[in-house]
Amino acid sequence: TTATLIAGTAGMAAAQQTVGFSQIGSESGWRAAETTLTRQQAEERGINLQFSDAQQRQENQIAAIRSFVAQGVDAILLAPVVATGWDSVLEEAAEAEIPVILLDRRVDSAEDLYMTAVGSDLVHEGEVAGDWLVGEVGDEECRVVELEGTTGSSPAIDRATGFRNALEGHDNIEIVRSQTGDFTRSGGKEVMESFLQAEGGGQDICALYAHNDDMALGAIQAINEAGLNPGEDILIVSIDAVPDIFQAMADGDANATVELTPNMAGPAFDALEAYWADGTEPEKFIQTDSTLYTQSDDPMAEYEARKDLGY
Ligand code: GYE
Repeated sequence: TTATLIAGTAGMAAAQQTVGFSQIGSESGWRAAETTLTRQQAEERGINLQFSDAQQRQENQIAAIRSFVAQGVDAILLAPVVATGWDSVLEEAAEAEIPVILLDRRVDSAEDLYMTAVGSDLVHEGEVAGDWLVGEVGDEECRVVELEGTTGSSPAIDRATGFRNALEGHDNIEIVRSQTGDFTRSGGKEVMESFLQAEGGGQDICALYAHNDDMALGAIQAINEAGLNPGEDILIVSIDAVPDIFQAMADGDANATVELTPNMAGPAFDALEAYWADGTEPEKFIQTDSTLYTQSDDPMAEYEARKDLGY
């Protein structure tokens, strides 16, 4: 019953807790690292993690959450593939008194339907990327192409908004093409190929903004294959700070990235442990940092620091 479930949830830190994790999939290096770190964090803390891979489908995530609720897990971690459509299933979890913590992406549901959200300020990330480009091009005319993340996902929406915020008042910089590459390397390559073709070979493209590093890495291949020089002919700024983008920066193929930590589970489990210990409720948003890295930040050292983190 609900009553026994509540009694078993708070104030029982000694017993082994079971946490269900509904993960989106493995579209990017960043997400693979988030999965690895979540497993590691659970292991270190003696938490029994039930992992479910939704293969990019919201209906799979909804089914996973329903099965976690039916099992009576002690908490649920949810990385929501898109922002809308979560109300009913979150209400079911709330009804069962199972705390839900959002990881890295946001939902548009009411705040009382989840315990907290761990993640970055996704609009700010786009602003950091846009500010970098504004500083880099100065008064030059600059035609920008944009590779967007998964349509309807909060990072795709917010990173587009933030970037445009930064470009406001800089009419010399214009976003000429914008299309989703679904946060994947292959998507980034394919869409960049079509951008280059549509732009008559790409000589007049001054910069690429990619909503994640993986799409930028795919685009770098496409740019090379088109006979242009990524990082010089076309400036490249993206988000995540995965090891491979630092390698590309060291090679001169990429210019800047905004870091997003893949360790979302650490703060999430900290919040759950405090809640289980004495009922402490976390803040509604646990914000991670958004640090900019460029070619002058010793990219090989940053590569080395990250290469064993599960990417
Ligand atoms: O930047 C991207 C991933 O949800 C914020 O999802 C996250 C994004 C991340 O696949 O690489």
